[in-house]
Amino acid sequence: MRINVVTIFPSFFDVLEVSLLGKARGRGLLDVRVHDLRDHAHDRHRTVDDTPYGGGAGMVMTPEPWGLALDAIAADADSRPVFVFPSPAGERFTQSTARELADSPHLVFGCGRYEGIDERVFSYAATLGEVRLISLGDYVLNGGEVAAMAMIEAIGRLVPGVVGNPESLVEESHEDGLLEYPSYTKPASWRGYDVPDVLLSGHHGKVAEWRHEQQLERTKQRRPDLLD
Ligand code: 6GU
Repeated sequence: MRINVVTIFPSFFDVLEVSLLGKARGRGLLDVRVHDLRDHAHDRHRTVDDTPYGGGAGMVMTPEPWGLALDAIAADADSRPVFVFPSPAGERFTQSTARELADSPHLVFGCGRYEGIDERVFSYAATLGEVRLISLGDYVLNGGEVAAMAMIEAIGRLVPGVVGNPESLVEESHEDGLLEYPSYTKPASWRGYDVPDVLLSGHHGKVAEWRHEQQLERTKQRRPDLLD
């Protein structure tokens, strides 16, 4: 899978070199390329923002550098990419969004800062590929970078081969619409806290039943919205 990122803070994405995703890049499973939007701003100050038409607080990212950045990426692509613009005004990102996006061979993350990106950029991007505005949740970050990173991690780990044991992808929170059951390892007793007896019983049927009950109970307590 190819992932292009356009940002005015390329160094935010340095952490993609470590951990599981870093290894996946080294093994050629993920081809992540980070581009500095300012390389496409051609005035002396490499300006990427301006005041909003109609007035209001803050600055808006201008369309010209975005157009050039997206053109350069599209010209270098062998299929129509999916453009993801992280935005608190977007559709909600979920595990099923991650699964959908993991099926695409080419994603482009456009990270906005300030009060947002000139709306015409989204219309133009739609001529080059599919466009999705996606939000992590109902709170506001300063820009799309941290949100893009979270999405890249959620999507990247679903790409075949990135996670060594594919079974560990199945029994996770959200994969079956419920929260994950609690996990324990050795020692069986620690500082007066004991591992539930059923997990030491060796009875697979009872373990599975107990885990499912735990999933339902936790989901009811912590995320009742998921049970609706
Ligand atoms: Cl995707 N972007 C920004 N700027 N803030 C957010 C978000 C995204 N998701 C939640 N808050």
